[in-house]
Amino acid sequence: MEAQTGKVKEYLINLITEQGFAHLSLIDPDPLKTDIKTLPKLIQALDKGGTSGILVGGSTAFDRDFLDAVIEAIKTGTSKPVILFPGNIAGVTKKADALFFLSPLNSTNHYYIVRAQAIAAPIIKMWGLETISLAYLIFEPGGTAGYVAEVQPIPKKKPEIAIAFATAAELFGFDMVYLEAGSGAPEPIPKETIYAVSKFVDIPIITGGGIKTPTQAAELVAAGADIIVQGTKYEEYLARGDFASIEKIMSETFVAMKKASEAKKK
Ligand code: 1GP
Repeated sequence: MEAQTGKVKEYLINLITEQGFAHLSLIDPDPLKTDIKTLPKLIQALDKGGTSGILVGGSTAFDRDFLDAVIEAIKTGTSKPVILFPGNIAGVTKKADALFFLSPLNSTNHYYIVRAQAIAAPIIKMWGLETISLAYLIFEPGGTAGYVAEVQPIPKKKPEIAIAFATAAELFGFDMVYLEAGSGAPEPIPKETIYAVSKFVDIPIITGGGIKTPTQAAELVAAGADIIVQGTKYEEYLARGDFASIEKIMSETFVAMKKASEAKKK
């Protein structure tokens, strides 16, 4: 069978190597909360502000037609990659550029760890959709993702547990590891925990959940995060149709992350 080209993975790795970090903006394709009409402008603002690509995924409501329409709307606002970040089988479509083929390793339910993926895998391979394997580690309080995937959340201030799971991910051969605080979490995962994991683990580290300010994003990059994910931050501005502020904040976040990564090289 034809080999996957891995263009999106290569794009992200190049950004991490050359720019020092990447940033992904998360869109929840939930028809109950996402307005498709405002998406192109939101995406344009994030693109101009410097985000590296768009993640599309959520843990709750799914409508495949709506998911496809969300991806089409995103693609009118950016030429950067659109990567699926599915919470279940219904979050998979061939319209995206790549798929985080993820497993929440600290789930207590093997349906979420491997069975859902097994059901989807043959069709994903037949489509030729690029996959980036991702160990998805959900920290306390866990949020909706943690509840739905039935995880035993990793304590935020127990770096040794985070290191153990992230190292297991690396030894299993996952492309990347995602340290997730949960969408809308009051605080991101502590930078000390990110630092401890990054010192031990060699695969790229993604982190997200509760990252609200440019300073928080920069501190996580300084601590060793390779990819920063933000979603909730822009919702209040989106509700007001304030796309100028979205671009401004994204751009400030980009500049802060860039400075942090440059300071790290010295
Ligand atoms: C959720 O980590 C992401 O998977 C984004 O979290 O919505 O809190 O930015 P926020």
